[in-house]
Amino acid sequence: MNKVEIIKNNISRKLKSNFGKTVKTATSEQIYKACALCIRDDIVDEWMEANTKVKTQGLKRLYYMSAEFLMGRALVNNMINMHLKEDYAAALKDFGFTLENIEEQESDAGLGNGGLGRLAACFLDSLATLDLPATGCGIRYEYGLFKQRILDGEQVEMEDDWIGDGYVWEIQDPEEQVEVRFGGDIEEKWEENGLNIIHKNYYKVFAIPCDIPVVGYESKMPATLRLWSARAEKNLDLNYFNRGEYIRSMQEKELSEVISKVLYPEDNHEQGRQLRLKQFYFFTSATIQSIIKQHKATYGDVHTLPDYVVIQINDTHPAIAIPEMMRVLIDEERLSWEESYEITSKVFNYTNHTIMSEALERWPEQMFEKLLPRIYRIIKTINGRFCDMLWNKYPGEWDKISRMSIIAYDEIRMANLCVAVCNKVNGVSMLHADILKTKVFRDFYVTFPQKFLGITNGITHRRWLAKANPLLTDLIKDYIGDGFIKDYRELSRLKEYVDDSRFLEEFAAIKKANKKRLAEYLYKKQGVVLNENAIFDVQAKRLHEYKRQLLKVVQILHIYNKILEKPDKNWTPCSFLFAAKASPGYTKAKNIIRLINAVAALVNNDPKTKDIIQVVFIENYGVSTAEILIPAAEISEQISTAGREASGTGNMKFMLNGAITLGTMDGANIEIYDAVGPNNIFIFGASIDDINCMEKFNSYKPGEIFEKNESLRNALTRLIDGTLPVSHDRQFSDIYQSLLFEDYDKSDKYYLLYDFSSYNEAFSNAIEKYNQKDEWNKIAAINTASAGIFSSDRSIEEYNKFIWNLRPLK
Ligand code: 26Q
Repeated sequence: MNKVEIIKNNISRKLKSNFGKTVKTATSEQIYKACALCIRDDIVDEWMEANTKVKTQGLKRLYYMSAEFLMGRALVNNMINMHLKEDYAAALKDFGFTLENIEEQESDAGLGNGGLGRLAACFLDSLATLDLPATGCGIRYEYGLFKQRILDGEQVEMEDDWIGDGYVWEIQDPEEQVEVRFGGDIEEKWEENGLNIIHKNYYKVFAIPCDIPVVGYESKMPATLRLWSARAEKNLDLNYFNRGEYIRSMQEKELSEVISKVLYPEDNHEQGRQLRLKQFYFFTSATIQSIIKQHKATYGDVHTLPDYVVIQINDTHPAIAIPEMMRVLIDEERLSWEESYEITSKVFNYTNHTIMSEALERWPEQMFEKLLPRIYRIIKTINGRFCDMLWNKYPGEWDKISRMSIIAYDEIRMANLCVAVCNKVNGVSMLHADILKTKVFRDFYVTFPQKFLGITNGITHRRWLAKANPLLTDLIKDYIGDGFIKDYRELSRLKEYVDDSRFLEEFAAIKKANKKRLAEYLYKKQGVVLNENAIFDVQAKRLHEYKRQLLKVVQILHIYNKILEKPDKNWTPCSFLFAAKASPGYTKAKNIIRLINAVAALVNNDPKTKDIIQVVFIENYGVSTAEILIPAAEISEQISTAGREASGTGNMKFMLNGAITLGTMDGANIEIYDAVGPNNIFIFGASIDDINCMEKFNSYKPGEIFEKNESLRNALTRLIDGTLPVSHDRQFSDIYQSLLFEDYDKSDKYYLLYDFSSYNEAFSNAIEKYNQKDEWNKIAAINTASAGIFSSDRSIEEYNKFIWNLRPLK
């Protein structure tokens, strides 16, 4: 039998054994599940074998701890990585289905907010592809990031029930459950064997591991994504039940299991909520306990832990894993404080993802102590010893020491805990690493310069090129072979062809086809008709003031005004596509979404502009929508205020797919600029030095710019003059006010007015270039050909060289 026939047989068998169906009677969803189960079978053998070999070869393993993993769909990605896509597509075709239709049956695993969660997912793909032993550790949220709809021009959130009646890729193992303890009191008792810590009156929650294999490309070492699910100690409290208090008898179960119920939708913003702290302790405690148990079972002695285990924590969310490891080593393994601290410091490393003060995690001491009394004491001791050390080093320098202290003003500062204890601390782009050293952690950098480094983020070019853009992938294969899928360095060989007119024509035809694919998708999903002849200018990312979706909107209003002035000029048609979720509690962000939709209603319906410009808000941006949207983009909007976007990773995905960046010198945009050269990117706006200077001298006066710039004034006036079609006469005066008249030195915090004119100029340059078709295509191709270094394979190689020292499986 050939491969396709074998696959068809396997699918039929799964349909029968799991659903009692045949190909004729099964639903598309059942066919999807049957395919997934077949592929899972193929993976599991290899996965088990690899995990055994990690032990027999005595290999070190990375534990990548993260509160978020934004995985998206797995089916086709796994097929590509296992070279099964063509065979499955053929098998499904014989059955009368298309792979596209079957693929759509899978829900996205959307267990993350944005960049940080997607980075974790890309890293697992690269770790597996490079055969490095790795486990991602997180929470199995029953509900992922909310689903977004736009109703009456506004964001409406809906629950994301991604698991439905079961997630086919996971394997749950209740036998491996771990007990996690909250609350209670701590008693210290000196006995003949030394100090004993007794934890009383706590309540326990069980953590059940659910393991998901992450298959790499042509790899023998699938990574494991271990997500913990909360389970109550008992389903029913019979004490209450027997007294007839039925509701109360079930309450405790509800309260325990709420821990892994839902992902918090705040991105780059922290709001000390107790349940969130519970989530963090829940998954970090379960992870640390199981790591230590595993290590002892394999190697017998906890002292050798740093030889076999390295932990990377994805921002501070998993930081309580640090004191948790101290707790297990001291209280349970009975090591001394010094030994425990040495092991812990060797094992942990910390990645910072944000410099915005509102995103730095802090917890009120009181709340923390009540929920985690033992962990609180350990942090107190870590801090006491740390401050003593600082005091010896910097006698009398109170200010410095209080800035560096882990506990101050009744708060626990998780970032300081991480920097004080961890072996390495890294930023996520060159600029960001520099800001960490010179600003956010300046005192720490002076004290421990050897801890700090920068590793620029990356994206897996398997998902973001091979999966998302099969047409472009095939074209590249035709010219340089398929080696680039495993080795990102080979992508640069494409540079040889950026002057080849046949190549450029094919390249351009593929962009056109991808625009068409997006247009069909949007028509089907939202009933929107895209102008496929217009330039596709895309801004897709979380909605945040610092990302400046508002700058784009103000520019569109400006263009609208200009078209009304000269309707007969030869305008280049432009479709402005936005995709963004706003945190449900972030009022201003939701208001900006309402504004985008109001501007869309205005320009799309005005007979003078509707054939020239179009504004479309794409609902429910997530991994799967990104896979369709990004390959269709021609201009990539990366317009954050300089110094605010730690790195950005969407910028890399667009570049890889041949979109040209229109952006500020911020985050990894700077490195994109270096990679493509000044003629292949459109840069505008204040530099970080300009901003630092304005901040230092408090010299930024948005009002003065407003006075001087008439077209800016005219664009902004549209927010309040009744032009915009809004329901209940809700204009946008809040937004208008916040740019101009708020507290004298708080208005326009993100320098929107400052950057407005240079943004317009850069945009006009881009449009002018677009009209020189050959030049544009060449620039686009140069962007794709230069994107290799933004593969997460490169990032992972750097992490491994400078931090982890893992050996690949043989
Ligand atoms: C923390 C505590 C309480 C509530 C929420 C949070 C929280 C949640 C998510 C804080 C931050 C985040 C997410 C941050 C994030 O995604 N940062 C992005 O990380 C990317 C990967 O490094 C970078 O490319 C982006 O520049 C950065 O914004």
